[in-house]
Amino acid sequence: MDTWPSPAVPVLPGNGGTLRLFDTASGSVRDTAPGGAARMYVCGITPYDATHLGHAATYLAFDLVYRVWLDAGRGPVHYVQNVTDVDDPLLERAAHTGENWTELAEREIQLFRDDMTALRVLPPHEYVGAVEAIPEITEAVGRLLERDGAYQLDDDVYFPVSAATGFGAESHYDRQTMLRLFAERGGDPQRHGKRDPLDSLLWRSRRVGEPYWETPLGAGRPGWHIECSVIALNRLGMGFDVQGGGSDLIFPHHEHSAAHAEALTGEAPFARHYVHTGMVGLDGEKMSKSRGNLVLVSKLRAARVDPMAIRLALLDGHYRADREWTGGRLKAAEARLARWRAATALAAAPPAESLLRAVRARLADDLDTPGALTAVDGYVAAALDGDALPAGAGPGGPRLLRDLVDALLGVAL
Ligand code: 5CA
Ligand code: ZN
Repeated sequence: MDTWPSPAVPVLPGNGGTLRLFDTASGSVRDTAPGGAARMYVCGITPYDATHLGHAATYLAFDLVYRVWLDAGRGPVHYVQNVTDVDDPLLERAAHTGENWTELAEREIQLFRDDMTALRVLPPHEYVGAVEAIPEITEAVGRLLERDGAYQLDDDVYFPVSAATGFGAESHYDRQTMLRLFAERGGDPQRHGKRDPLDSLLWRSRRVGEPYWETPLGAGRPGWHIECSVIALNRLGMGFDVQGGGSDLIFPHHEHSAAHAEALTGEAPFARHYVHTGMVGLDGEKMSKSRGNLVLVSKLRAARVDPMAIRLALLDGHYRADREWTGGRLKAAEARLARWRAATALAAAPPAESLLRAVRARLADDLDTPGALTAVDGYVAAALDGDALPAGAGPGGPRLLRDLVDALLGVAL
């Protein structure tokens, strides 16, 4: 499906260093994308409600991964994202409001594109809906059935976790935790006839009142995890650099996606890094569509909040930390944005090369955005303190400041 327009990315002098990121599977911070062009898959939205600040924070984190890779010479980055444009939560919402589910999905996908554009998030090269991927998904499920990597239950098809060597290697959760999270996050541990309660649905046969597609597997629709396995595998191949999403996707989604792909290919790993963002909350609860405690990017935009202030407010926390959204964060970001803009408007400011080195170093270190913002603050404070302009101050400082904040942080000043 259509993606959204790409903002231009200024090219900076020299190169940034290797990006190191925390990998959930190994539990450590490691180098990413050693050599060559980087490949990334980020789980996309389920389009039943508009982009909230939790989604925005997650996509901003991977936008920075992309930007730091470009700056480090790891381009062209091959970036793939899906849209879960048919799944239970979407159908349930449409049934609840009486809206046609495809119209609901299309409207919310367009709103997401508009929000991403306003936030200057770099678009994926391939933006793929579950519905358009049905032929590739059924082909993959068919192959799993042929080699005992899947079994039939009534007319549905399940993935047996027993077929996955190394199941648990991504999340490392114990079985009790897996069972709890599986039940909470779309799984069906209670279903009678499954070989293991943790087995996940690959193909759901036609149900009365639900959409379905006629396929070689029969009439039905795909399960959730196989959607991401197949969309990623068919475009990036095995062993791509980063599989990304929020921490609520660690299990079952990313564990099962990896297990499906590994069963399909007989190879491991699916991804070299599993990267997870913390949850953004409001009033002590994870911001979520089902809880309804949302702050929407589109609402803030409609209230004429500068999207660059939203971006700065979200980057002020570390991507891995669970954090609370407060109006105070936005106020602080608006003030910071005004100071940074004042510095870029100066006719002369100190040279910014050491600031560039500092921002590169902070971001390469597991995306330390709070550290990067503090470094820019320090430079801006010195630049605005015009009495103390050092030798070498000139128009190059404000120019490089603008370019580096744009290229590395995605903030247009
Ligand atoms: N379509 C699936 C992934 S294949 C899905 O999880 N969609 S979603 O719309 O529910 O979430 C989209 C992304 O936003 C996911 O990476 C999810 O982990 C992330 N996300 C959801 N809520 C929050 C939150 N409160 N804070 C941070 N990230 C969040
Ligand atoms: Zn996914």
